[in-house]
Amino acid sequence: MKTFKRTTITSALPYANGPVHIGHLAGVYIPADIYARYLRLRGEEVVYIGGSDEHGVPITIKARKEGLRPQDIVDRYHSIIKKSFEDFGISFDVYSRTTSDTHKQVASEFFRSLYEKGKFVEKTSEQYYDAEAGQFLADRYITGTCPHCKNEAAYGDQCEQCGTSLSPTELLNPKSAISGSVPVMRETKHWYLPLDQYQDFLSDWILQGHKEWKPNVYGQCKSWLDMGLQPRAVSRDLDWGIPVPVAGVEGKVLYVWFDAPIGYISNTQEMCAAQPEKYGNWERWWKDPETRLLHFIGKDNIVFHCIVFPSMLRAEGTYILPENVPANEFLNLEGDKISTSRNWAVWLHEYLEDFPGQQDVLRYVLTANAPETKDNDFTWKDFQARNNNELVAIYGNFVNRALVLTQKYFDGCVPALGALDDYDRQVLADCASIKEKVETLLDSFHFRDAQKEAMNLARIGNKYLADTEPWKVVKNDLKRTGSILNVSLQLAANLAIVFEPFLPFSSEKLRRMLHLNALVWRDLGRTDLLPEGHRLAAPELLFEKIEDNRIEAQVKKLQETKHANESSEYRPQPQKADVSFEDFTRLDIRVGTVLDCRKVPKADKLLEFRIDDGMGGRTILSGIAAYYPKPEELIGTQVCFVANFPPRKLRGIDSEGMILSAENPDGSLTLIQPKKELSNGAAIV
Ligand code: B3M
Ligand code: ZN
Repeated sequence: MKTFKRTTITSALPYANGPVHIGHLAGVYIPADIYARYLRLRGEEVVYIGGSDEHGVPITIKARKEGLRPQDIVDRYHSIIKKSFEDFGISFDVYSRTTSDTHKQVASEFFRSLYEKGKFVEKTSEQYYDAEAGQFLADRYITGTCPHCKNEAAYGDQCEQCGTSLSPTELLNPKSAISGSVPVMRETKHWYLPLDQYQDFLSDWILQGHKEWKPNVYGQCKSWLDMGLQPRAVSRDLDWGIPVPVAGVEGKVLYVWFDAPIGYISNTQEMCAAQPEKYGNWERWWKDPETRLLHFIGKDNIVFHCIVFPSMLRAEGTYILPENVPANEFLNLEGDKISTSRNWAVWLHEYLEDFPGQQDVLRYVLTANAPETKDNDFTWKDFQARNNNELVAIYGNFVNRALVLTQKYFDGCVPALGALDDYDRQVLADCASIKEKVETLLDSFHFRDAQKEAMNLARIGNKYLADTEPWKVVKNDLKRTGSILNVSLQLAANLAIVFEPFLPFSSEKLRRMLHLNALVWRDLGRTDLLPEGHRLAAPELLFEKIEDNRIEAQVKKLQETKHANESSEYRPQPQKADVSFEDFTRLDIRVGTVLDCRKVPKADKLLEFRIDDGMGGRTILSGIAAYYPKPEELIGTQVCFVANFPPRKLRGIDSEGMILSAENPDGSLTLIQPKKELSNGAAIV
């Protein structure tokens, strides 16, 4: 195995067009943060680089919708995102943005350098142009009819009704989303990175050289390489982005996926410039072969980090390449894909409003459920269970008992360790072996299992106290009680270390309770961390139980989102063929009051209505029983019915008309009822 002197960790730069949610945290930022904290605790040289991705078409679309400038949008979300990361303890050494002056300069220089070395291919192609607005149209800015499902609101890159990905020329009746005019084809010139020329190098480097990459990452790279790589345009006709730095070129910017990964480099430069004594020269982090570069990302970014960016770095020639790209799969929420546009997400800033101070609970649950090898699901029930049954009942309970008993029997001072029995020795041995276990798992990016090992140590401690029962032993053997508590407290100190990369806030709290200064990873496994006589602070609870009502409130919030989405996504049935005015007047629709309403025996769908129709009354059966489980509640309300519908017999009852109801998006039915009380028999005209 190659050894390195230092590590540069990056995590995907989130688009500054919305806040961050639990999916981002679970897939990218928590694993990267765990790893960065772990390396720092080991005393290694490491930097963790982050920032916001502030270019690209979606940001311009959002700005247009809100009547703002793209810069206003990214200013807003950059600060929200940055704050969420700080609140959750994501320990970036720098968190900057791709609209910074440094980045504009670094990205332009990068492009210039490839341009001057002749690494791009220039190509002219035809693209849609909006003559009225005087600009070329990004795929998302063209709408039209989907050739597959005939949805009239399909986008130039995708039809959201049938899910097919499209190219703008496939759309029928294309229209510009900017001016509404019909776009025309016009020639435009762009710069392409000829990925086909890097095919052999990439196959060698990844497929031969990095067989240790996670199977999901390796597999995706292999399938891209097997398909054969094509040149990719690195510029766009757009007015939001970094202008293409070539003399005479106007109205063209660098493609967002060209400039964004360079953001890692620019942000490193900013960091080094701000604190040169701490970080040294930026090039150490990007150009020294003894530096290990790691990209933490989600699965949708694999091709850009394993194929495109490495080709850019290689073309430039002076940079190192990533040593590993531990990409994760996706986290779902309560069984559905997380979606910003449908607001199907747990937003980090909202979580903290509802669960203030409970960052570590979310960190714990998201790691325990991390989508490391497959997509995973976050549910509020599981969140509650993991908090109450693991954090509170195991880790918190163990630490609390050890501290409270020491307070009670030894005045808060660490008691002496007397003669050890086999059980004590076993527990201390478990403690000593944790370091290697967790290291092996962390070094291979198995964060879930690593955290599980840490929790297992707490479990061992909790069981040890339950088995040895020091609260009983104390009645006749204070010395033995002291030994049990000494062993327990050493274990608690180890928990503070081993949990620090995962649950930094709780580790700090625990350290304060144990009156321990900053701990280092090297101390993990030591069973003499707390000397005899060492005074402890007053015990506090490490975690708090989460009651049902708080979970129910979260579930309710999601249900409301779901309902709102269903009604806004509802597409009414296609309109029926025209009818004449005569046809309409032939229908006799009237209002009546429900005198009686009951279920028809042995017919689960039918309700029998007795209606005061102003004409002596009538009986009508209606198939809506499933939606009105308490039919008696309809008595006294008014309904609408077709009066001149020929009577027919249903279940032996004569039904004289048809009661009107409307169909909801989920297929359920709701009666049409007048808002204002009307005369019985009033005709609807
Ligand atoms: N902003 C995509 C994303 O947030 C993109 C990542 C850039 S990393 C250089 O998923
Ligand atoms: Zn379609």
